[in-house]
Amino acid sequence: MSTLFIRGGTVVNADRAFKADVITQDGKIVAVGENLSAPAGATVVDAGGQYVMPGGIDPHTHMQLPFMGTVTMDDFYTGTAAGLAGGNTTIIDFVIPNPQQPLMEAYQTWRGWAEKSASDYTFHVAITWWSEQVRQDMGKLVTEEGVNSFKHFMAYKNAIMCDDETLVNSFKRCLELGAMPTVHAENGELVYLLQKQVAEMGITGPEGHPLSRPPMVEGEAANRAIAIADVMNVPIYVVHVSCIEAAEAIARARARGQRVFGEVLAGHLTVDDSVYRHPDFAFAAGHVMSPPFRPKMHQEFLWRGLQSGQLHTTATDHCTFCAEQKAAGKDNFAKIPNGTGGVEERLAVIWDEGVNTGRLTPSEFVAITSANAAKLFNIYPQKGSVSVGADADLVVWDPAGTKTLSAKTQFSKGDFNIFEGRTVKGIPSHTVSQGELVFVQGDLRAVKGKGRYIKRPAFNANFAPTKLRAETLAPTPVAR
Ligand code: URQ
Ligand code: ZN
Ligand code: ZN
Repeated sequence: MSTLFIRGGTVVNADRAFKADVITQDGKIVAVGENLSAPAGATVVDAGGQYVMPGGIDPHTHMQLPFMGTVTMDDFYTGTAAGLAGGNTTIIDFVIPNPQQPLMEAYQTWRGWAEKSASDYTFHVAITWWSEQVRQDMGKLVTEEGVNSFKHFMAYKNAIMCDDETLVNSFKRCLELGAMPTVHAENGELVYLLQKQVAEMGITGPEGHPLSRPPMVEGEAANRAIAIADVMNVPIYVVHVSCIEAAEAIARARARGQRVFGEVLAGHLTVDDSVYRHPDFAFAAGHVMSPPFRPKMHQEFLWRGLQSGQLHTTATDHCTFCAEQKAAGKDNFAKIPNGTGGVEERLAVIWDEGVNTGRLTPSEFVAITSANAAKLFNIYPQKGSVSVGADADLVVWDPAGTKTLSAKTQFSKGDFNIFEGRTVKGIPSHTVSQGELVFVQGDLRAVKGKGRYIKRPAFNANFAPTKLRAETLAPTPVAR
């Protein structure tokens, strides 16, 4: 294992930024301080004029996902390698059982797929159906496999959609286990109806996609999931918050003291819904993902949610389909596989749009691209911090470096880039994963299979209340 001496940079953690050298050894950070001496045999990285930050944690990716009749272009190797090229050193992906499929069977399948990962990875497990066996398997996943978060798709009717009964049962189980429930908050019944109505209007192109998923479809589901979590007295994490309606639902609940957390995609912060009206089908379809990209006014609200601490993490929902796959929906937008990429571009896009514009400080950038996800999914400070004892997952960030993002130069296997043509200022010069230099000035040195599965302990010790709300509000029966 290597020894690295990262000299002369400014270390940026979520709490502060300070001048310091960093020494890593055998995959761990062993020293952080000023004027350190280079250990014998160390590889020296000159970080002068650059930032040394915790490697990005993308809490929402779908590598190698079988979805809508096809499989995403990036597998766990190409997707994590692309992430490393962008300074991302950990992904939280998803095990998504088919309805009626045993959770443990799906979990083992995804574990097998992920063996080829180039960076560390872990999984949220989706609850797509309910039974006593599902309930038991959730317990096994938490106590034996280090899963501490369970996903619920409130959209995708007749596929992986959860009804309220499943939500309630699963949220209750999450509380018992000290696990975080997360939701894809769109009302799948409304989407199903609106897709039919839009088609009946004769709209078959990608412009129909946002028409079938207006912001209130997301706002309703976010409100409903948050309300169920409130009654069940369990925290909740809302993925890919894309609009004011959902962000306000979160802010209202937080103002009432409820533990609600929100995730925002780099795409929803920077891409607007005009893309769906582009005359080129492949261009418009390439942007079909759910929730859809929104009118510009939603983006500023999302930025302010991140600035104010009402929204907490950024992600990509990296789920890449090529033009040929997207063409499945040539005559019916509802058949266009939903998903876009971004695992490679997230940090640079958020730095450029967030830090360079003054919306975020470098420390706030670290919070929303790494530290907050580590805290919310209970792997902090192993991940998300440049501190002694933490994993040596780092990105050396060149604030003066520029790059024009394009599908032509991306490492992702997708053939489309929602940030196509965007020139960003602020890019990774080096990425360190498990103490190894895996990306150096454009040279990607990702190693297939080097990534590790990261276990995440349950929260109940210090996060989720273990009493049901009824027990809290009315401790004893009334004697009559
Ligand atoms: O809904 C998700 O998060 C998955 C299926 C990726 N696709 C998407 O459109 N967001
Ligand atoms: Zn989703
Ligand atoms: Zn997703």
